[in-house]
Amino acid sequence: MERTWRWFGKKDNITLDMLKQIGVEGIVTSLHGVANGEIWTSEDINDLKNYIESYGLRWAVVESLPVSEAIKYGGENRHKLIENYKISLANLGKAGVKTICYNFMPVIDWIRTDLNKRNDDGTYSLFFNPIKFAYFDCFILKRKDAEKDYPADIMKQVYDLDKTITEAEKDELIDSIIVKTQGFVSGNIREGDKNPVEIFKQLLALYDGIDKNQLRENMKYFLEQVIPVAEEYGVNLCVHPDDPPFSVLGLPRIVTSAEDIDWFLKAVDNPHNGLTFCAGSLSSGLHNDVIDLAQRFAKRTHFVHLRSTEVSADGYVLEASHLEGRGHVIELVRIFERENPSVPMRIDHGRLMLDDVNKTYNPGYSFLGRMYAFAQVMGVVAAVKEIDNLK
Ligand code: DNO
Repeated sequence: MERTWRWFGKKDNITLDMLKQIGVEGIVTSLHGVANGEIWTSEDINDLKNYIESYGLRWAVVESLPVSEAIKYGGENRHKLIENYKISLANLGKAGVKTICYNFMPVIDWIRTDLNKRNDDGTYSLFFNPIKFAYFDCFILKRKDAEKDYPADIMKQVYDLDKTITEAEKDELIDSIIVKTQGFVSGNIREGDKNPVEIFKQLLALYDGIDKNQLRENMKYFLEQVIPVAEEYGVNLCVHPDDPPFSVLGLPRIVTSAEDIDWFLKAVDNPHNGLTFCAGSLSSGLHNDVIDLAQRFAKRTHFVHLRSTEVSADGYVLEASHLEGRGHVIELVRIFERENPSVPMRIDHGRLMLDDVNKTYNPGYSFLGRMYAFAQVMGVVAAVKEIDNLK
């Protein structure tokens, strides 16, 4: 697998010099300054590409070329937005940037309720607490009939939480779920936006009446338009699974399981239509067996995110050590090294540890925590290649 690293552009306080020192080969990044839905020009693409190459690295993957909400809910301006998407894809292909990650999650990308959950060893992890999430839905968003989506035992704990939660804790919850984790990935809500909850509710309303089948139709329509362009320019598109992999806030989610993956791969059955195999997202659904998924879909995987989770029976999800938990990273390395050895791979998320706590990073994207996991996984890769005689 190609050793890649997610880097947030020239403003990232983790520099390309630092990445070079730790053995990174490929960069995963986006044109973070271009608004969602706008065309990525050849000039901007080549400018960033040349900058990356001046450090002896290559721009391996775009994460993400975002899919605008109107494409997902099938709004009137989707045609224009899809045309723009095609031009961006063609421009990337012409520049030689050939792997493009995106997602098809309505309104909200990955969901975490706690960005700094302290572990016993003093490090911090990202965390999903289903009670806090249901609280956000029922008491902060006040979504109509939201209570009906949760079992009685969860709702009981939600009512209990309502008796003790402080205003500061509510603000922190809002910040974690819809501001800090979203701004840098989709641009839907950004830090500093006034009244993020209102903005969020307006976005949710765009999906009134959109069920799973309709969302699938809209994804198929999108793929039918863009995959021929990807094919023409030799670009591989790879959708990121939904995180967590189930419906939330009354919104459908359609990249959650083997059946879903099978569906979209067949919807437009072309090798340029592929998957980002995110072991963390997929393993956070108890219905998923990541080893089985990797065996089935390794050949249609264009990008790998290595991370692991621990999930309790009642739905709490902790981002685990990269070598433990349901992500089965060691076995995944073995499968991908055998089935798809040149696929770009990045460490997904890292703990906050040591001097990380004194720095400012996007949630999950610390330096020392990720570097630690990167070193662990590189050791696994070397061992697997040696043992399986894959060199
Ligand atoms: C979170 C990320 C996701 C991912 C997008 C891809 O850490 O894995 O936000 O980048 O879903 O479009």
